[in-house]
Amino acid sequence: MIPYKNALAALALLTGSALISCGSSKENSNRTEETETQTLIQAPAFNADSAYAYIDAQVKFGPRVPNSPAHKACGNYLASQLERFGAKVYNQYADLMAYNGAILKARNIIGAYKPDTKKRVMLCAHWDSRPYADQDDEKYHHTPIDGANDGASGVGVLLEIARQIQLQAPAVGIDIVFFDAEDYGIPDFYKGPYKPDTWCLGSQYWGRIPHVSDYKARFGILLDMVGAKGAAFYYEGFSARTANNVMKKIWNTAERLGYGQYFIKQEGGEVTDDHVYVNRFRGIPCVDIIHYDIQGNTGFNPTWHTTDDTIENIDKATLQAVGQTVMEVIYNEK
Ligand code: AHN
Ligand code: ZN
Repeated sequence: MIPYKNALAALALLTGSALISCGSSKENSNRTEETETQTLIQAPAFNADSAYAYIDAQVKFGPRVPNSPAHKACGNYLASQLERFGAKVYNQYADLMAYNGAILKARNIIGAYKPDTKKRVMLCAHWDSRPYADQDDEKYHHTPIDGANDGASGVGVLLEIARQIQLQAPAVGIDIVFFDAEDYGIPDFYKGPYKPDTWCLGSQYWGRIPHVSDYKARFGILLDMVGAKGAAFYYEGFSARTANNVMKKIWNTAERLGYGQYFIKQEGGEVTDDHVYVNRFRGIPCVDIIHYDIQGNTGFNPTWHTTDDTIENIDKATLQAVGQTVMEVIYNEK
């Protein structure tokens, strides 16, 4: 059975790509293109083995479901890794209410590089994992997922970028933000009343109360499900509307690096993800690099919110494509 909202998402994906094939885009400014081709800085080499090891380490704690011992232990691990890589670390603890009234002991973890620099870019991912495999067989609906791709992959890529920043800093300040409680959104099996904004609780909190008052950044990049073999990253709808220049810059950079098969220059559907709240509450344009599957019936990759979202399905080539692209973008900011 295809849940209604997922069917909608799939439809949006299909119509989105159909629209783009007959449309024309003249929004990309020549200036951005010229800047990119004239004074290119080559970023340090992203190490996908290292990113993979950070994903493996997270998964080995067990599902990082808020209020669980695994969640607590992994939070400590992530903060200590950022510390080890030379970032100034902020911990935001908050009690956040889930769709079902449960109080989630949440922790957003932020690692800041060059904290006093005004020119900043934020890189983010969610670090919690979903308490429900609600896209799996019914008997697994209440089984928490490993979230190797959905959660750990984005965090693993960002930890490797943190390690690289310590070795060689880009010109701008970077904030690496690990949002909590993204994936506790209302499940399809829930019989209670509909509630809005049940996903992305950690980023909603951070958006209202950032780790430093009046926090600003030029732009943000959100990584979500960036580790599957043969991943496809389309232009996500909300990013296309609110962060078009940055989005094009990322996809052009990927193409230049030879990762055009991952970063596909076609519209995908719109996803409610952490970038929406980064933009809504802080006015920071933020691009979601998220894996869509146009063939699949959920709109996302086949392991999404299933018990198959495991380390076996993480592919280093995808991590390399995403990590190197993001680094190339941030090392070219002046
Ligand atoms: C919704 O399903 C509404 N948003 C997807 C955001 C998400 C969940 N990303 C990873 N897991
Ligand atoms: Zn999820």
